Amino acid sequence: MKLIQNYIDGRFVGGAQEFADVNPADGSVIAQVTAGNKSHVDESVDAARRALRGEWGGIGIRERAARLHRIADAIEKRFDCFVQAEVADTGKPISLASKLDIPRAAANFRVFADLVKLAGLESFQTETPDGSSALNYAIRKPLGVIGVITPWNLPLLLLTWKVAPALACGNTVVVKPSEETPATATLLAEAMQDAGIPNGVYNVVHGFGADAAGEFLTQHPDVDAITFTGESRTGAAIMKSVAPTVKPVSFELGGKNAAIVFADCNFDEAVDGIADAVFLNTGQVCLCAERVYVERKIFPVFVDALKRKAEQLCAGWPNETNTNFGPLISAQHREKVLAYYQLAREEGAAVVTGGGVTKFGDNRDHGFYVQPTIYTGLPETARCVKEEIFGPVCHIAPFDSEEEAVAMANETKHGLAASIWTSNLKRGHRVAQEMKVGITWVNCWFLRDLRTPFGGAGMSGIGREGGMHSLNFYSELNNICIRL
Ligand code: NAD
Ligand code: 6OD
Repeated sequence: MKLIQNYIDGRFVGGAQEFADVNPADGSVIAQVTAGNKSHVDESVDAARRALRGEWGGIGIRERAARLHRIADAIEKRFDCFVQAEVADTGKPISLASKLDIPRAAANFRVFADLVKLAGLESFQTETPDGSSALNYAIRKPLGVIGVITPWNLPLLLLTWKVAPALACGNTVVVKPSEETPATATLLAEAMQDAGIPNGVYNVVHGFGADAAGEFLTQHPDVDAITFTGESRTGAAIMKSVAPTVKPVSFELGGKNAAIVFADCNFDEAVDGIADAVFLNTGQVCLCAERVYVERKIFPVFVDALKRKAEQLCAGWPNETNTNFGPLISAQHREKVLAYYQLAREEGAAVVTGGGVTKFGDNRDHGFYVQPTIYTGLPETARCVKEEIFGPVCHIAPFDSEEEAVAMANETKHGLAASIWTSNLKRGHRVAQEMKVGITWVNCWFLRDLRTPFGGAGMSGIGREGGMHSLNFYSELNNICIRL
């Protein structure tokens, strides 16, 4: 059986405790994983601290950027290994891992390598009270050892989204990937070695969250910052855990995202876009739309068209090229999603399509598939309309006016993303500006430019990453004031 180990100070390190890595497509165990304990976390943080003072600390920005490009090269060289590892861990269709997850991982390194070379800093000429002047200028220094904690839905994409800018700024990292999807973080260690990243700069400790590797990392007094992507309530637990050591945090958390479809939209494009926004990655993207508001005039035809799209999705073995709908990540997550399917019925929903488990008559019945599901008819107060489900499911409700649509979309504690579908661009701008979220798409969804601010309002996060926002989070800015 394959063993996925921790990676500490340039070495693959096993341990006394292991846990199983399960393939969500058929429930089979594909590897054993070393469960990081407190000593592994301590050793990783020590190694990361030493690396800051070693070769890595002395490397200039140009050379750092060149090495980040080499990491991207090394990912591309092992493209098929990364794709296979991600597909086996997550059950996502191979087409998705090949088009989205792995190319984005390489792109994350390239974008931040280029950006850090060009990034300017503030300077101000200041008038002093006695009539002379001073010059203020800021310099960028590494923040130190960064703890990176990531989820299972886009494992390598989200891990590198944080590791790349952290390294670009000269930091070292200790990453704690999701226990559900450990493989690509360890594979990335091989790419780091290929790229000549010194020992101790990139460390991986596998394992669980509460009272385990994750929490040991957040509590560690020698970790300088925590960057986390995951559930809002885990974010709340981490906030408590970092409080005694006053660490800066960057949080990308859950969503309950709305899509608003106006009658004047390009109908076919809107249906295709919303089908992606609801069902991509089996609905396991934090940006997915679980609440769809459709102008009443086109409500019945839209519901019908989305139903057809849902029913055309091809659930299957992740490695088959025509599969575009995979399983959920785990038995436990499937229980949660199915509990919401049941709750929706109890809350009075009309089931447009789905609502159950997909059956294949082969080993996939031991996997964690559910049907793509659409509901209508729930009140806005229903739990299924309020709480993040994180599955292939949406509730569609009609609206009569722009004001009503905006009010319903904003009626949530979350505030991650929204999408608006209209051919009236004036309205597109107006409604987008009303959305209480970190990112709004108009006539598109999950179209990313990595230089733009990314993050959530309300329960969906703290801070912004992307472009200069990432560089600023992962840097200690030191302002120098010189009296002239
Ligand atoms: P999760 O919060 O359960 O786990 C995320 C990571 O945190 C895992 O590595 C886990 O081991 C670790 N963890 C759990 N408890 C911890 C603790 N007490 N201390 C330290 N670490 C701990 O999230 P998940 O189930 O892996 O991912 C799904 C969630 O992530 C959804 O809510 C989704 O919306 C959210 N998400 C948000 C974004 C975003 O960009 N906003 C992106 C992806 C996923
Ligand atoms: O595209 C990104 O940079 C990003 N952080 C996406 C998050 C997706 C959530 O599942």
